[in-house]
Amino acid sequence: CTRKKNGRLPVLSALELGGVKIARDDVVRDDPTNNVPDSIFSKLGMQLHKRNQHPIGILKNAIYEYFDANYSNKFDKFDDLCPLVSVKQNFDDVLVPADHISRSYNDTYYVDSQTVLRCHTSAHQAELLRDGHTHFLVTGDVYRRDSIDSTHYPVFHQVFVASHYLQPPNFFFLGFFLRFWSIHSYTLLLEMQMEGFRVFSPEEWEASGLDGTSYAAGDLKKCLEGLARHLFGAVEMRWIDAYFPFTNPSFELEIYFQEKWMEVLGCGVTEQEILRNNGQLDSVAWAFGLGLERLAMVLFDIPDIRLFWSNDERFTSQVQLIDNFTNKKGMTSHCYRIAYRSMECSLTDEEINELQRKVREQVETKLNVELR
Ligand code: FA5
Ligand code: MG
Repeated sequence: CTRKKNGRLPVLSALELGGVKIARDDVVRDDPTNNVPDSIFSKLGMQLHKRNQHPIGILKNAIYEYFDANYSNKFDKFDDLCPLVSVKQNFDDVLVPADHISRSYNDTYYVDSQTVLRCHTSAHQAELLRDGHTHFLVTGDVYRRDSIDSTHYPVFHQVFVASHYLQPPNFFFLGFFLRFWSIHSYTLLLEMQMEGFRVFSPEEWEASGLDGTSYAAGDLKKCLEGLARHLFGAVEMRWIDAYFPFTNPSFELEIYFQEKWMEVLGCGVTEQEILRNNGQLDSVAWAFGLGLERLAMVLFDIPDIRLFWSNDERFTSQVQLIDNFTNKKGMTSHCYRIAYRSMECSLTDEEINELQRKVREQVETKLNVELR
């Protein structure tokens, strides 16, 4: 895997990207600063997030759907940026202090003294900003030297989302005068929001009467609460104040799962210094970084994070479309094969019948189809 100047991977097959193995034998293993074990190398290029049948891929697609539907396809999507990044991209560009613990060999996988396996997808924020992107989603595998338990794994997947918008000129001074005649555009915006479209504009912001930071923080929470509703319907969640070097204020979102609160994402209002350093003057931005495994565990009731790496097809593709037929009247019929499996015990016929009954019931009511 040769990192290109813009950080984008050349189009490679998984095998070739796993071709980092080449480095493992000759280049990398001669470098005393390398601390990447073979077990981690072997995960490079697996790209679970690009497998549409895998729980990680299914969830990624559901998140993309939410952004496409609510923001009229405004967000650019990146899901094949190379996981090998420079120390500068991973840490300096997002203002992680020089002595921060996360930079240590104990916490991060170094390929050499200047190159790491990214520990978050935020590592791409600065370069994408410099390329002129203002709304984007970055999905990818990330790596941390964390010890393994049911909710931690040294390789996992993150979706990083950032939304930047221009400050209205002379916001504070003009605000007072503009408020009066922006009422009309505000009404228009409310109407558009009711139709499910979310539009950012200086007018909307102006009409809110808020300063940039508060406006962005409110908009961020609205976006994430909407995403949670899109994915879960109802779910118990709470906001926790947090600290990240790259956002202020910062928050974490926790979801109640298996009788505990589980942290699923970090977010906040982007530090102005990052925006200024990357050519975004006079703008305000929010960003979040979401752990796909943790959310997928809640969504699909997966009890242990290690299961995502299972090769068992009953896990990696639980639902398969095996027949697709359209009759003369134009009615399309689909036949699916579903693998039912419990992590704890062998299922009995009665248990499977009950599950099947529930699936049929949900499919009929939610998808508005006729069952055969
Ligand atoms: C970050 O990685 C920040 N870059 C997120 C962010 C982006 C904040 C933009 C503000 C603005 P954190 O280290 O908390 O934050 O990780 C984010 C999420 O990744 C966690 O909430 C969790 O869902 C997931 N995560 C972290 N470590 C692991 C792990 N070892 N295994 C599985 N998931 C993990
Ligand atoms: Mg965290």
